[in-house]
Amino acid sequence: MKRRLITALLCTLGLIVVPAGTAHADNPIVQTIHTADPAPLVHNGRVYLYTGHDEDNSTWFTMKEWRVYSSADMVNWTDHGSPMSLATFSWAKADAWAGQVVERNGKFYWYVPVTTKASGRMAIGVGVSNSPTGPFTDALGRPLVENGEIDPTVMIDSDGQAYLYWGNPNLWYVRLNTDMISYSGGVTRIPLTTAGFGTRTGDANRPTLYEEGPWVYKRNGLYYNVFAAKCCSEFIGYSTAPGPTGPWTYRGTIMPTQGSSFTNHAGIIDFDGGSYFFYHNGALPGGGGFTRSVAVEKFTYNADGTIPTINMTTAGAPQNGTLDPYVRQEAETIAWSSGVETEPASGGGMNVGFIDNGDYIKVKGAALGSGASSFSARVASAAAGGRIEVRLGSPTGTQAGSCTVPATGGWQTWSTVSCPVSGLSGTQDLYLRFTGGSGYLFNVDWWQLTRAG
Ligand code: FUB
Repeated sequence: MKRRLITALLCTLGLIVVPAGTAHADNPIVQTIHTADPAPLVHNGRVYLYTGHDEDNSTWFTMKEWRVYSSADMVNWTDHGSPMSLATFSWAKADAWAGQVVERNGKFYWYVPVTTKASGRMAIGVGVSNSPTGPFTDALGRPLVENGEIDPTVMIDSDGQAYLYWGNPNLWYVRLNTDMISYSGGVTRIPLTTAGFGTRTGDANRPTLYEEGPWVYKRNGLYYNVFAAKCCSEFIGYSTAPGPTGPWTYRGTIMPTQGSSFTNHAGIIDFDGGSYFFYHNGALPGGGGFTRSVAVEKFTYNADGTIPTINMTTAGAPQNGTLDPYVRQEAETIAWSSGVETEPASGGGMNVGFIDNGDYIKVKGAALGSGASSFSARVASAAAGGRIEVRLGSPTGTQAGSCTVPATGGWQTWSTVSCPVSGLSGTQDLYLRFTGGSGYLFNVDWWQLTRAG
């Protein structure tokens, strides 16, 4: 999605004004595409964020693949591309909707709802990988369960028993075996009582607030079921229980209806001493109910384990630590970007591409220390190249250096360029602003600073 073009169009129409040099907030997390249905996972000191991908200009939940991002500091997110799609499941026809990844014994299991070719109904499939970033393969070659309902979530209890929950309009669970791809006992319907899931008015068919998108987890001995409530528009509510199968008690609203999307979808984690609430909204230009974007807020549980009201913000979560600019940083590690997209790089991982004059990426909280002497970047250009301006604090902030990017003969023909920089010290937000002629200029795979002295 070329956001810059959309932004320019909206500016032309007088719908928004973006002053030059505006420092952007960090929600939504991803600006390069529309993402939905966040499912975070903490693994080895990083947060892996699994999302769906709303196609540009969608007028339905047109979703063909899932995406992965990761972060160690909750503000600079690395794009790992799409390690699983409808094509992963030969039996799937459409609807790469809301899933969740859990880790067990060094393997990562991605539970997702898709529509099957055979029945045309929604079923739950399982992708498996040895890495949190994939690639994922179909673990079964068929659905794990199929009853026409969606939105799987998996919780592994302290005793090792795993549970798969899912459903809209009902709420179901089944006990997974330790292989995570088979189950024992029957598929059980959780009673949707008003005591358990709140009271909905005006819909005789759905007397409780439970709509879809359950996110079940255990914390300090209490079981939580956080879900999208009421429709439409949805809000996020939650229930708690003394055990994994209930009885559930409705506890109220976490995130009220807000945010320009008639769905919402929650994922909650504890990471490095903080608690984080992920959700989606329609906050990007061109965003709405079918062009959503994931976002995150930090929160603190109340002393009794209840969850406070959490509102959507554009500031997002505070940075947890700093970014080290003196080690190789992937160009697709981004706190905020304007105009660029990402794509798979020939050497693995992703690169930033589709760069036009004036596009930029921001990394937040770079620990510059006592100073840098040079900036290096791995670049490629099938066109004429251009320049990378290293700027402080905003896309028009003080320029610390400017690197010439030559034509390299191909968009994946990589070359390393370096240039001197000055005035970089302390901890600051760094902007890489791309300039040149018209059309796409060049691609960037990674960048790095070298310390002065
Ligand atoms: O993204 C498609 C569907 O919209 C999800 O499965 C639901 O949870 C809702 O967010």
